[in-house]
Amino acid sequence: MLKVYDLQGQFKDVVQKFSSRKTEMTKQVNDTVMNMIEDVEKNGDQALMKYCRDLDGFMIDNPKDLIVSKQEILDGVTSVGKDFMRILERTKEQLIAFHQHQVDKSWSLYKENGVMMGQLVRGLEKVALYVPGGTATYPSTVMMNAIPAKLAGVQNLIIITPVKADGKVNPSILAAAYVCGIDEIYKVGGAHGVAGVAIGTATLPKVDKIVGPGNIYVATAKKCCYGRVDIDMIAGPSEILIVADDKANPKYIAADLMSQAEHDRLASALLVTTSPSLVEKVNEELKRQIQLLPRTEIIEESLQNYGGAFIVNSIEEAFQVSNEFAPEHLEVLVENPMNTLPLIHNAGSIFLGEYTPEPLGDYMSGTNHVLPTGGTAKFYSALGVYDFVKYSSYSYYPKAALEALKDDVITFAKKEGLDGHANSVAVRFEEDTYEKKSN
Ligand code: HSO
Ligand code: ZN
Repeated sequence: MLKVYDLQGQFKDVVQKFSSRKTEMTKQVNDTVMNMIEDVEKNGDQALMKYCRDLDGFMIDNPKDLIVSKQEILDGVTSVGKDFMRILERTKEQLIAFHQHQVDKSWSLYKENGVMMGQLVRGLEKVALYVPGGTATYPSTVMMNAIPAKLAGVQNLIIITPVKADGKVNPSILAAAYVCGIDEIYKVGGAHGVAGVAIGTATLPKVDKIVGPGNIYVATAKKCCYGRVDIDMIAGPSEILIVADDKANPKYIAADLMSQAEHDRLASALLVTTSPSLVEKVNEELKRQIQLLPRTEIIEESLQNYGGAFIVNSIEEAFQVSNEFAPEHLEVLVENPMNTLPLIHNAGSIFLGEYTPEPLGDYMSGTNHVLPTGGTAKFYSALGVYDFVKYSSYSYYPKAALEALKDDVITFAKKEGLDGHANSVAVRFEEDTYEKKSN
């Protein structure tokens, strides 16, 4: 089932195909979204409720009903049951254990001449997490976004999520929100929901950043609101690339390839190996295991279009290939996988050895599953605490320290034709006539 590609022309074609697997933002979608944003800007809650009724069938006429009540959240907790709550709590601990190392500290430096400088790190004040409705609603994704935001010190973390006619939010989303300490949940999604929190209405707060996955309307709305608010990257279809040597277990490889292929018809699953016979064995395993999985059609389609295998001459060459793809998830199934880290330059998240399957990272290893896709791991990173903070620099100069730099700053300013800048420094060293005058 995995086609074997050569490393010349075909390799470039596959890399190209791999990085272009996204749904294009069309002009038509863009125009629709821009109109909705304008409407929300003009009509606030009334516009939000109109779109909830027209697009989602949620027949709301009082904006207060956009807010999920504390009782609804508690009902969600009861409904998922104690065992699942325990798993969510454990996931939270795992995520904290990893992400707490990303918490950046403010720092200051002192120079001998009395100068003090430094950098303050502050969490964003308000953040909205978009949670899609429908089947691809993952409580794990709520946690992957919320835990780093909390560790960053975000003071007000809210969820926006669309509901249908019954006005109900998926209980596992409510339970995950409860575990993460989300401050408020609003029953509004789509482009209108995004506009609502980017602009602020009587009911929705205006936030500083919007994160989380969504359909093309949501992604377009986030893009259009970028600048008013910050946004995270636009998530693309999942992908996995496995580097394996001849000793790797084909059963595990097949299972792991399909774990990502099952996400989406556009998902990509690739194998890069030194062993041609391994590819054959993986294909046999794919045939056997696919029969045991329910999402057969999706898996078949994504493997056919975006699956594939590459045979290389060495493990070093395997990582050259992998670095070119810059996959979201990279599994390393070779002897002594730890030793390969220096060879890896582009990958969202790396899974080392046969007992670190990718789905462990989707849920409970502690690493984040919000990752760069489509080759963007060449310049983007996994979601982390650093996505929810901002930095301010500060400086303090005593008189003598300014005096030592005075002439150079004045010359610099004049070079730029900015005499007002030069003057701002110069006046501080003139004889002070101000006090004399006021006497
Ligand atoms: N593998 C997905 C995340 C996910 N998997 C959520 C299961 N639930 C990100 O590429
Ligand atoms: Zn997954």
